[in-house]
Parts: sequence; C-alpha cells; structure tokens
Amino acid sequence: MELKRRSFLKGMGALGGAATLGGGYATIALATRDASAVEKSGSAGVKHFKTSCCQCVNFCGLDVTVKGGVIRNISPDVARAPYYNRGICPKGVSAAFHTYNPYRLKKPLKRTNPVKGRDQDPKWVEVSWDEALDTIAARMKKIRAENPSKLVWQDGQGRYLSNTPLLAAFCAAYGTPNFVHRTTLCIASRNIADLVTWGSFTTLPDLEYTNLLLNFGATYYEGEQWARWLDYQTALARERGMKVVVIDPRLSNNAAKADEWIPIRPGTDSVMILAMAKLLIDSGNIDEESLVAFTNAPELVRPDGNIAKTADGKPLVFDTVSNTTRPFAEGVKPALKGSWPHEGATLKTAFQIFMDSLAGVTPEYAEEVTGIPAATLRRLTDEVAKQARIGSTIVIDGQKLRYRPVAVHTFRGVTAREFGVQGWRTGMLLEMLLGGMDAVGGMALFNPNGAAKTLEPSKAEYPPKRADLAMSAYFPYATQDVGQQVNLTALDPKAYGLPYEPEMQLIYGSNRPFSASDSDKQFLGMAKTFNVVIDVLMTEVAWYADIVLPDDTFLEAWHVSMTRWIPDARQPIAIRQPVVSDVYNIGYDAHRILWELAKRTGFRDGFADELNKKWGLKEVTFKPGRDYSSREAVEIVWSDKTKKDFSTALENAFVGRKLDTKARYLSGVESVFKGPGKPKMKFYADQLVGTFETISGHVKNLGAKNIDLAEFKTGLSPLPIKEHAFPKAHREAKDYPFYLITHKVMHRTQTGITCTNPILNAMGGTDDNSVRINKATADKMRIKTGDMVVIETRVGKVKGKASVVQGIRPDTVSVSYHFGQWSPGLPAQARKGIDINRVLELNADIISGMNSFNDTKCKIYRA
Ligand SMILES: Nc1nc2c(c(=O)[nH]1)N[C@H]1C(S)=C(S)[C@@H](COP(=O)(O)OP(=O)(O)OC[C@H]3O[C@@H](n4cnc5c(=O)[nH]c(N)nc54)[C@H](O)[C@@H]3O)O[C@H]1N2
Ligand SMILES: Nc1nc2c(c(=O)[nH]1)N[C@H]1C(S)=C(S)[C@@H](COP(=O)(O)OP(=O)(O)OC[C@H]3O[C@@H](n4cnc5c(=O)[nH]c(N)nc54)[C@H](O)[C@@H]3O)O[C@H]1N2
Ligand code: SF4
Ligand SMILES: [Mo]
Repeated sequence: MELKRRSFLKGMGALGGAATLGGGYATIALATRDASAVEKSGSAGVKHFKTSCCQCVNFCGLDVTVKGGVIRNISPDVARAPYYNRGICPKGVSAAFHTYNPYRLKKPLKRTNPVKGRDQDPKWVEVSWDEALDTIAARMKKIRAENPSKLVWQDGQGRYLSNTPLLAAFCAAYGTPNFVHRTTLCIASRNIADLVTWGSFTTLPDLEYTNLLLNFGATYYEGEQWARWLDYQTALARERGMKVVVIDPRLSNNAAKADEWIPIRPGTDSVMILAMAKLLIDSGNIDEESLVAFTNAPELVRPDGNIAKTADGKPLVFDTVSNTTRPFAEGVKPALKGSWPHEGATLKTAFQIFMDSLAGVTPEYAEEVTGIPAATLRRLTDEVAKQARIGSTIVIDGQKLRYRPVAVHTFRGVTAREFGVQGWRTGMLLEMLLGGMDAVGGMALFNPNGAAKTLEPSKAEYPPKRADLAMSAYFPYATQDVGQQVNLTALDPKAYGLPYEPEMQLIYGSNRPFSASDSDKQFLGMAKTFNVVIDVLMTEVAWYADIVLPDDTFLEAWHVSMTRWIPDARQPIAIRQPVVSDVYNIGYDAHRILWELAKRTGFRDGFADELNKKWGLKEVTFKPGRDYSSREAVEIVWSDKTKKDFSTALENAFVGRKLDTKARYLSGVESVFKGPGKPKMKFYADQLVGTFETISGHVKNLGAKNIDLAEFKTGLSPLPIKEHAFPKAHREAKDYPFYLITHKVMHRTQTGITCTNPILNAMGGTDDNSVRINKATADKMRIKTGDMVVIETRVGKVKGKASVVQGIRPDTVSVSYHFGQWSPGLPAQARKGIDINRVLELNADIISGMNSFNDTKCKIYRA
C-alpha cells in the first residue's frame, strides 16, 4: 500500500517526540519487497536490529529499535565499543528521518529538455523501470562496442554503502578503466603521503598511551573520520593527563576543548613543523637510532637527487665501522649525517640534505610565515622534546617496546590543499625525528608495506588512459582516483592528450560537481555528457542527469559495510541490513540496478566472475547464469570471509578481533622496516625525483601539455620544503587580503541526506551557515553579526550572513561546508546558506590529485 503523505507526516511528528509514541503507526503500512526485516519485526512486536551507519565515513555500529514495522529509536551498538565506536552522533540518532523523508526520489525520471543548466528545467517525466533500464543499457551497449572507456563511473557515499568490490567488479566486467571515487575531494593527499612514505595508509594517535597530542586541524568534535573513536579515547586520555594542542586558524570545537589553541595562518603548517624540526635537530633532541634503523635518512643522495645504489639496486649508506660506502647489511653502522666523495661526486646523507635545507627556517622566520610567535614555537618544541622521552622503552605484557608518547595528527586541516601530500609528509617527518612511528603512545600505522609500488617511481603514463588522469603524468601517484578531474577533462580531453572523449557518466551516491572547488566549472563539464544518477534525492548532480534512478536508503538495504580499524582491534567485516523494507515502494535498490544493467547490456556472467575476483572469494562464490539479490550477495561474502553462519551476521552485523600487544606494536614498522637488509620508510621520498624525471621526459619527448615543470619540481620535492607553505592561490591573489577556509558542522554531512532531515534542520542556529569573521577585523569594516557580506575570490562571488567571533584569526574567514544547495528539486530548507565551493580556487595537488579546499584568498565587503 502506498504511504500517504499525511499519515506519513503525522508519523514523523510523533517520531520527534519519543515520549508520545503510540497511535498513528499502525496506519503506516510498509511495502515489503524484501520482506525479511518486516517479517522479523512482526506487526506489533519490538525488534532490535544491529547494522552499520553510512551517513558519513565513520561507519558506526547501530542498534535500531523497530516497533510495528516503524523505526522508533537508533542507539550505538554497545558490542562495537571495544572494536570502534562508543557513541553515535546526531546524524546517526536521527537517521530514521533520512529514510522516511518525503523528499526522496521514488520513481525513475527521464529528462525531456536536452539542455542542461542550473536554470534549465529538465522537464522530468516519470518512466517505468523497464524503460529507464533499457534506455541506459542500449547506450552502454553502444559505447561498449565502440570504446568502453567512454563510460565513466563515479561514486561517493555509494562506494561506502556497497563497499568497493561490487562497484569495481561492475566497471571491470564492462571494461572501463574509469572507476572514480571521491577520495581527492576528501583525504587522498593524506593517504598518499602515507603510501609514498611507508607503503600503506592511515595513521592514528596511539591514544591509550599518548601524553601530548599535536592536532593539526582534525575536528573529531565536529567532523572527522574515526571521530566516534577519537572523541571518546581523547576524553579518556585527558583524564589520564594527556595534553592536547590544536593548531587551526579557527577556534574549532576541538581547539575550544584543548589545552592550547595555536591559530596558525592557513596553509603554513609545513613551515611551522620544519622550524620545530630544526629546533629539535639543533638541540640534539632526535631519535638518531630510530632514524637509522627504520628510515632512509642515512641513505646517500647523489647531486641529481637520486639515492646512490649498487649495480644491483641496493641503496648505499656510509658505514662508520669500515669507513666505506656500502649497503646497509649486517654489521654495518650507517652514519646519519655527513657527506663523502664517491666515484667523482659528493654524496650526502638524505638527513644531511634535510638539515641543510632547514638553514633559514628559524623560529623567527616561521613567525613571519605562520603568524605563530617564535617564543610559542620554542616552548612547544621544548615540550615535545621533553614528552617524547626519546630512547625510552616500556614493558607491556612482557614485551619491551619503544615508548614515544607524542602523537602528530591531522585529517583535512593540513591536507585538503595544493601541497597536501607534502603537508602531511612534514607531520610524519616530525614523528620520525622523535622515533614515534608505531611506538607506544606515538603514531599507530595501519599495515605498513615495504614492497608497495608507491615506494617506487611512478610510470606517470602519457598519454593518460583514464578520464580523471589518475596515475598519469598529471597526477603520478593518484592511486585513489581524481574525482574532480573527470568533468574538467570532459571540457577539453585533447588538452591532456586523452585519446577519447568521455561520453556517459554513471554516478552513484555522489554529488561530485557540487562538492568540488570551482563547482560551476564542474557543471559545465557535466553538461557535455549523458548522465545517469542513482541517488535518494534530487541533488544538484541529479539536476544535471538524463536519467535519475531512485535508491533505497542504508536502513532499507543490504550491504557489506566498510569498517574502521583502531590500534588494538580490527573489524574484518561488517554489514548493513534492512531494518524496514522499501518504505516508498521503489522496488529496486542500487544492487539490483547493477545486476539489471549488467544483464541487459550483456556482461552479467563477467560481473559474477569479477565479483569473485574483487572480493577474493574462494569457497562460496557467485555463479554465472543468474542474478543475485543484495541479501544473497551479502550472504555470499559474509560466508566466504567469516566461515560463520549468516545468522551471526543478522544478530551482530560485524565480526571483530582484538590484537595482542605483539600484533599491535611489533608486526608493523618493527617487522617491515627495522634494521639491515630491510626496506626503509621514506624519510626522503626519492621516488618523487625519478617521477619528475619521467614527467620532464614526457613534456620534452611526447609534447605533454598543461604541465608547468617548475611547479612540478616543487610539488615533487623528495623532502618537504618551505615553498610548500605558499600555494599558488596565496602567491598570486595579492589583492585579496583574507584567507578563506571551510569546515564541517556536526549536524550536517556532506551534501544531500542531512540537508532535508527536518530534525537536524530544526535545531536552532544549525539550519544556516555564515561567514565567520574576527571581531577586530569586523569592527574595522563596521560589519556586525547578521549583516550580509560578499565573499569575492578570483573565481567568483557569493553572499552570506556575517558571524562576528573572537575565535578565528583576524586575516582569515571560514564558512562551513554542506549548505547552500541550489537544486530546485530540494526543499527550501535545504537551499539555505552559502554554497562556498562556487568561489574556491582549484589548484590540485600534483602528487595525489587532491582538490584544494583551504588555499583560496578573498575580499570581504558589505553587500
Ligand atoms: N558532521 C560531519 N562529520 C563528518 C563529515 C561531515 O560531512 N559532517 N564528513 C566526514 C568526512 S568524509 C571526512 S573526510 C572527515 C573530515 O574531517 P576533518 O579533517 O576534521 O575535515 P574538515 O572539516 O575539512 O576540517 C578542516 C579543519 O581544518 C582547519 N584548517 C583549515 N585550514 C587549515 C590550515 O591551514 N592548517 C590547519 N592546521 N588547519 C586548517 C579548519 O578550520 C577545520 O577545522 O569528516 C567526516 N565526518
Ligand atoms: N568546501 C568544502 N567542500 C567539501 C568538503 C569540505 O569540508 N569543504 N568536504 C569534502 C569531503 S571530506 C568529501 S568526502 C566530499 C564528498 O563529496 P561527494 O562524493 O559528492 O559526496 P556527498 O556530498 O556525500 O554526496 C553523497 C550523495 O549520496 C546521496 N546518498 C545518500 N544516501 C544514499 C543512498 O542510500 N543511496 C544513494 N544512491 N545515494 C545516497 C546523497 O543524496 C548525495 O547526493 O565533499 C568534499 N567537499
Ligand atoms: S558519526 Fe557518521 S557513521 Fe557515526 S553515527 Fe554519525 S553519521 Fe553515522
Ligand atoms: Mo571526506
């Protein structure tokens, strides 16, 4: 039976007031395409479902109460606490409103106005699922016969809903290399800094033992990944006495709760850290033993920047035992500092080059660049040196372990920018100087890998194969795709030497053009392709679609969920399960859409085959010749991965395991990198030098265009240098006096979803965003809270309300993301506020392809 809007809204009202539960619900009849959940819940009984949230990248465990087939309550799953989240946030608590949202898409829609634009009415007509799927499949067939690369897949939230292998298998079976996720809009530069430094990615502070946390703009009280672990663990650690220093141009909630807030000038963290590094080195407060044992800091560098190697490729060090240059083998004691003649050239250790490069980076110079008083930097560095307890060990469970209780931490603060990879490399170098990588209380690393391809020069291919230019000469280490590049390439493929034109985009759970900097330009690119969008709302990307397909929400659908690791536990697998069933009678979910498209386009068996490969399934597998429902697919993956009965999935929604002390501290950098004959962490990222040489060759020999070699040389520097604190937008926009940054707010997630959630919108003050301006600045300009002001950048202008605050640097303004959506298909409440991405400059990070978010400069004036 159809859900009638009036009874639905009545239900919503009652849901808001938990105390008034009762009447009304029995009248809401729920469609039961996949009846399992509703059957289990019964019509009157109360049932609890364990599942995983997917409204942001935290993937928290949820415990959902359903009564009479209606979601009544969402709480944290207490069983997940030892493995990850202790609580959930307001978005998770109110997720029912996402599912029962009257603004959801309910039927497939076809555009009848061929012209795409913000101001163009697409003139939607409802079509049947068969018509929609056949139309899409016909086009996919045609493209596949011509050149399958012309189909570009893009996803955002969608990948997290379904997990990577499902979507990757679809693209592989179809034959397109253009499988593009959103990570360069998110934290690709952080991940890729990790990948080029220690061969895998993600680090967390080892909060159980950390005594000093240096947090560079990570906001686990407002946003952040791992937030529902970090918030609780920092609280515990602070009770123990841990000190927190937050470095952020803005008084974030984290800064407000810290022991110290250091309001740094945006983009200049590298210089702050380099100055601290120099102070530590000059005062002898570094862990020389760890630098020699684990990193390539003692390796000898040739004048051309490459590491000197033996004929069979072994890096050379200077052995202080034999006084000769030789590989780091048993019995060799490498020198950390110094230079030596070798075969007619002078070789310096990588560490010596780093020291030499710091010559001018004094605290006084850093003060000039960062705005942080030199005395503050000296005091902070002294504190770091004292707290790091270099050389100390601690015994835990009978294991004697390196103990360095100082952790450097960031997410997007240092990385969502042009020199994002270098920014986070600087942070890791600081941790390496202290010997804190994988040490107790230091920086915990996830699965370090000394054999990773990212520790070698990139092929930096030219011409590029992919529409997003990933791994090409343009973005040589973009192992996590370049989300914002597809639409830019579509505007002019020849400018990048792409041998074909992207013709069709299949977009699942992403509002890509809206979420990238200089977003109007993104939409120009999108207007050129045939677009199919699978979403739950008429977002901006849907507004530019040719066909829109509705989807079930994460509370209605089966998915294998992404999970999060923490220093002392792993969750190998988690699932989402429907707690209610297809509330709006949509009839299809994304999973079924993919099977239908594979079948109708003619690659269903290939899809099944690729699913087995991408999931690495061995015993329980997908078979050719049939479709699978999403529940069946989840059951297959669960069974093969866990060898446990599916009833345990229904009951727990995840499996977890705790790590013992040995696995936690001795299986990472200790086993992969330590000592003679082992690969080394890249203190000095020599592979970037080789990569630069390859790219220079492509420019000279193959005529690669749009590559400024001087900029690439700075970007691909093997060591972080002070130039990384001066992004292009800061250097060039001289007439724009203010730094413009963005941040997240707790009650909103990205775009879509929460913008239509009535509870979150009703919360006072959170239904709007504003331009945060420092009081001294505002007074000078006679701007008061509530005044309308214009933000003008080199890209464009936007208007918004001013908020005059103390908690931001006088030379900086900040605007929260998530607001100002403009799709006419969204309700008015979702369209309030400032769409800040329209005015942000895009100067992507050369190494990773990361979109720059926090580098723009602007003018501010009263509207
Ligand atoms: N509520 C909520 N939570 C979320 C999300 C959400 O949308 N809403 N999204 C999730 C996702 S996908 C992600 S990737 C994470 C991201 O989580 P965070 O990394 O916490 O990301 P941002 O909100 O981008 O935070 C940027 C912070 O950096 C500061 N900053 C800006 N410029 C600089 C600078 O030059 N130096 C320093 N040191 N700081 C600077 C800003 O003031 C801001 O506090 O959040 C996740 N959690
Ligand atoms: N200025 C500025 N810009 C930013 C940020 C910032 O802090 N400041 N944050 C950046 C970050 S960290 C990220 S990760 C990117 C994210 O950018 P995107 O990859 O574009 O992701 P979202 O905006 O989360 O888009 C998610 C889409 O999925 C849809 N959706 C939600 N649930 C479902 C579902 O169940 N099924 C389907 N099919 N669709 C669903 C939503 O309606 C929405 O359209 O944005 C970035 N943009
Ligand atoms: S932090 Fe993210 S995943 Fe966790 S409950 Fe909130 S929205 Fe859901
Ligand atoms: Mo993100």
